[in-house]
Amino acid sequence: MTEPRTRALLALSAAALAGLLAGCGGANGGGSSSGTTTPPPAQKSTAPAGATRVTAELADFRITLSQQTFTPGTYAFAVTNTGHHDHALEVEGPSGENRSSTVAPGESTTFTVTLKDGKYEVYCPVDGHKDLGMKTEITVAGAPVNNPGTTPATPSTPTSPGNGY
Ligand SMILES: [Cu+2]
Repeated sequence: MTEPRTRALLALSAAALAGLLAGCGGANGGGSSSGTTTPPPAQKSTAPAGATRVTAELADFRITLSQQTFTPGTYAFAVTNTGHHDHALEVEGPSGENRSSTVAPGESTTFTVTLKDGKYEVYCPVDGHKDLGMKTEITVAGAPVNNPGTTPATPSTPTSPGNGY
């Protein structure tokens, strides 16, 4: 009846030995993470394919957009805070309210907005920044684009093969 116990002991000492050997060999089992450090998926791929990229610079206290007039469609706003305060970008209009996350000074973020026909107010929703001048207006009009230059001409809207209306 002592057999299993002996065996366990043997196994234990074998393990200890192995551990010692491993220790001597310098091959430390724990830190073999020398491989590729795969970057975390921090980059939210919120921008659907075909979204037109727009840049928005948030300064103290001014908003500069790369364009003021739009055609209906989906846009990926690349928001960069070049100021010294936290800022954010809100796009408010016929599509409702779309707000980026708050961006710290020197940071940037991207958020995606689908714009419909109409006028939108674009402003910083942080504190009183809107009244300090961080607001502008954009106009969305016209037919959905096939921007001859910017987008790789999506043949048709992939999301609605039929008609969504
Ligand atoms: Cu602000």
